[in-house]
Amino acid sequence: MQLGDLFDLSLVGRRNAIALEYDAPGGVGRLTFGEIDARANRMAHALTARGLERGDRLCVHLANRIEFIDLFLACVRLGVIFVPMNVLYREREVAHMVADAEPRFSVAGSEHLPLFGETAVVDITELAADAADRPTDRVRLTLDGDDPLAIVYTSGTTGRAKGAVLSHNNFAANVVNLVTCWRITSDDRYLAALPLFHVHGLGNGVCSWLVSGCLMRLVERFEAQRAASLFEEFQPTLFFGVPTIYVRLLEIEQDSARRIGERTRLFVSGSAPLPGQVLESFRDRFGHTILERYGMSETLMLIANPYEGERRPGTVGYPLPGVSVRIVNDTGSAVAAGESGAVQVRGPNVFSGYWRQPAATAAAFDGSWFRTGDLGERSADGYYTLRGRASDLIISGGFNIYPREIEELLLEQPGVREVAVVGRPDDRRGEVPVAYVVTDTPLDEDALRAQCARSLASFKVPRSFTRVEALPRNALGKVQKHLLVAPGRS
Ligand code: MLC
Repeated sequence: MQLGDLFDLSLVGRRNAIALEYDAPGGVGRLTFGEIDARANRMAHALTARGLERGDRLCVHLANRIEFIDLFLACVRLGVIFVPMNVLYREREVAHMVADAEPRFSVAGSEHLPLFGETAVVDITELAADAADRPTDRVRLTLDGDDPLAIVYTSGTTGRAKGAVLSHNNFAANVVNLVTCWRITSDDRYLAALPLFHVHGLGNGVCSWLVSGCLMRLVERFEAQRAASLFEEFQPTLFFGVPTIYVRLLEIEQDSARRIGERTRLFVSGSAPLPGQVLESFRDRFGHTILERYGMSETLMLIANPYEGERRPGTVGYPLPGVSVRIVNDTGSAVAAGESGAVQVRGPNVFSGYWRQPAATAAAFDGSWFRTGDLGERSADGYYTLRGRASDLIISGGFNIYPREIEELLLEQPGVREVAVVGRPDDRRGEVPVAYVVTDTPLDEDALRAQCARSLASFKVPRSFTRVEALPRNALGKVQKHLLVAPGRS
């Protein structure tokens, strides 16, 4: 069964059911599943008319809006490889992704077209207007489950972002697991506040909506000030968030929080570790134990606490159906329960490799096992606990930050001799990046900050720049970042 067929389940007997609610000028817009289907078909015709064919890439730089969904569904049907981009990305980041993915063209909002420089880019308003005049008949190609559906950029320990190639089967395996394990049905009301350009919002959120046929309320982004009224108005039964969002939800006043908790069936957290204390405070305030789960862009969802049964704080639960997990020591041998080691996984949801990066792909796998880069252990009764990362990845507000990318930019600046970027603990965002710099001249913090703000997404801009005489290094000359991490809060 193709992923498109799986999505069509939402149409069975539900063509006229409301599928989507979204912010429209002057109120809430509504579309039925039949209308979503028709829009996707029109968009598929519009893309075909512009020369897009199976296997071509389409880079999409859009905030949460209906056209994002139209484009995603059109790509699913055409076998076009969907390449979502973080809307916070600046020219430098966009240029790298476009050069690497080589899309036939990109699509962006009017205000973001300049980010694409000389490369081919289409204004979404223009494309949507074109699509509106196209026929609604189905374009249906017979695709292979192993056909790539998306290239999701996720950096590695080495410099610039790499594209994780995810297949139709990867997405299908993931969504079937979530819909089944989390009991998602057409009766659900899903509040979609996560960005659709990441696998959390897309592979989990949009896909679960389309397979279950539930009602999705799409908002452009999560805004803490608006959260209480949104929950009270829409009355979701289902919510997916990152820890930073749960920290912000704790600001909702007690009566409202209790009402929200009574109506919501399931709160899920992922993309970054959920502090035990946030889980406890949320339970006190909303009367719910958040279901924490673990996944990655390269693998979609891997391990989750149970829907029924004990959701154990501090753990990510046990492997989802079809997912195998092993913990290995430095010599690559599996360790016993209770012992820590590197987490490796395999399963139908795990990607095949990085786009046009055979060396990085080879390094990412140990035979058939994908090296997650996370450290963890399994308890005797099967619950997994993550114990940190082997790489120096920083996760801020659920967005991944690779220090190497920021370090490379800073090293290009005049007078900067050496630099190390590390994560500093932060109550709200989990971690924030801070920079330690060895300079030949007095440190011009403002200039460095301005350069970072011009070239990088805002969440990657270091919160502080500290001049140091030298970076701490071990005997082999490797920077010992753990000696730099300042315990302060921001
Ligand atoms: C944040 N900003 C956004 C934005 N999210 N801008 C546009 N669209 C979005 N979706 C910008 C703000 O404009 C602001 O910019 C800055 O980020 C901080 O915003 P904030 O509202 O002050 O921050 P905060 O209250 O901390 O909330 C941020 C957040 C956001 C939690 C809503 O970080 C977020 O949506 N995170 C989700 C990330 C995510 O989906 N990750 C999944 C990766 S997939 P400025 O310029 O003022 O600084 C993955 C796999 C897996 O990891 O397992 O899930």
